[in-house]
Amino acid sequence: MSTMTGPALSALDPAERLSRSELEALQLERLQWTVRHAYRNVPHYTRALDEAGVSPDDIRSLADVRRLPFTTKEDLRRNYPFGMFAVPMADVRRVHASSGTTGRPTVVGYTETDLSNWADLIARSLRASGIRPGMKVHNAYGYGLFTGGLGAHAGVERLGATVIPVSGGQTARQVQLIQDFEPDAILCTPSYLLTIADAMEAAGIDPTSTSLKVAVLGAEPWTNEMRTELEGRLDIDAVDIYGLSEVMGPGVGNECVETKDGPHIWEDHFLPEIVDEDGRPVPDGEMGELVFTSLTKQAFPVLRYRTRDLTRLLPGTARPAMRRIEKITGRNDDMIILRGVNIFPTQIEEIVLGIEQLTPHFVIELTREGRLDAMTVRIERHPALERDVCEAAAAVLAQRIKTHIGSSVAVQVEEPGVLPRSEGKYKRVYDLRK
Ligand code: DLL
Repeated sequence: MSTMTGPALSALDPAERLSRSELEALQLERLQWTVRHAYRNVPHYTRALDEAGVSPDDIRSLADVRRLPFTTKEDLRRNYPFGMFAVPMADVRRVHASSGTTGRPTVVGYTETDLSNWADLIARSLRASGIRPGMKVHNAYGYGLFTGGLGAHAGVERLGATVIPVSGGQTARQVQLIQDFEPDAILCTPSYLLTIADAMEAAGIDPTSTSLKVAVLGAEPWTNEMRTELEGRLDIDAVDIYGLSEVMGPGVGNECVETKDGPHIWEDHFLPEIVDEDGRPVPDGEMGELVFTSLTKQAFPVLRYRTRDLTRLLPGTARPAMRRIEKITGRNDDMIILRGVNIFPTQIEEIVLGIEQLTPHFVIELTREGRLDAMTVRIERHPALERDVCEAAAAVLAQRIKTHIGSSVAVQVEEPGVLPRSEGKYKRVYDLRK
């Protein structure tokens, strides 16, 4: 692993150096502006606040955010495509959309100022990751309606680094470009970096020998065990970037390379809360669903948007005034309920990566046997190991899942290369019950 350190204090944005009380004063001013702006300009928010009996003037402290109604993905869908925009269409410079698993996509919009703030926050995120002006950055997040590619792109330029806009897919070409252009950093999903590392090995290239020093990975849940795997295989620092289209895109928060202890939320632009299943706020440190209120967004303000991402809020470390989130365990809609036991794919990932004879290539299949649901973990055999060694490791996996999670699952060993490889967000779970 390389030894990147954080930037000198003087290189940070002024907002990163505020005290907690200065930050909270800024947040309150921006929250009051946001609520007024959304109430005045978005019919959905006018109605929702009126129904809740709250007026923008009622927001006198940060805690008053709890008086506001939640916004859900359903609310956004109902206003498809542009009904949640708070500025005239002529002031919208760009739209993005998130596909989602079902139904209509969610369309989000940005003014020129929104795009500029976004670029600043990506630049801040990349700097926190250890990337510096003058470095070369290979961007393998998908370009297009997805916020990953173009969002990250503008931030690399804003930082003063060189962006190599590769987009996702065509893995052999990614490997070639990494060899030829010698980038210092790569931006992609963690599962795609695994695909790229495999492709390097298949091409006879030692993944530790490339120019890459840092990877900024996000857009899907991944574990600290996966971090260790990727850092070891590629001899890099692997840093977590978090975000979602509805709140902005990538760069809502980012880990600092010197601590790697969960993304710091850029709280000068986003106010986070954690709530329980019934929407009741829980104190910092407790697990629940992450909820965001945007503080500066013009085109697409969101009030208490329910992300469905599960985590907890922790005190700041490398940026003392800005709180962190714990690495995301999963989304409440990714949770598998198997005969009454809740399971997240990340829990399986954690256990798989703890068994040396297993590869990180696995998928989860859900089936119905009679009236009971069943789960099978299909995992690829390590090419260098005999099948019976892998079968024994598979039995250990089933045993550990039983002990740590409490479910009996089947584990099926597959030949190398049979499972689909990631080209972006990886589809880990196949529900064959319907
Ligand atoms: O995935 C934005 C993004 C692009 C983030 C590139 C980071 C890097 P959406 O497609 O709207 O936006 O999906 C957002 O992805 O609610 C989480 O469930 C998941 N997600 C994003 N980043 C992380 C992360 C982009 N670092 C949804 N860890 C979010 C875990 C993540 N899950």
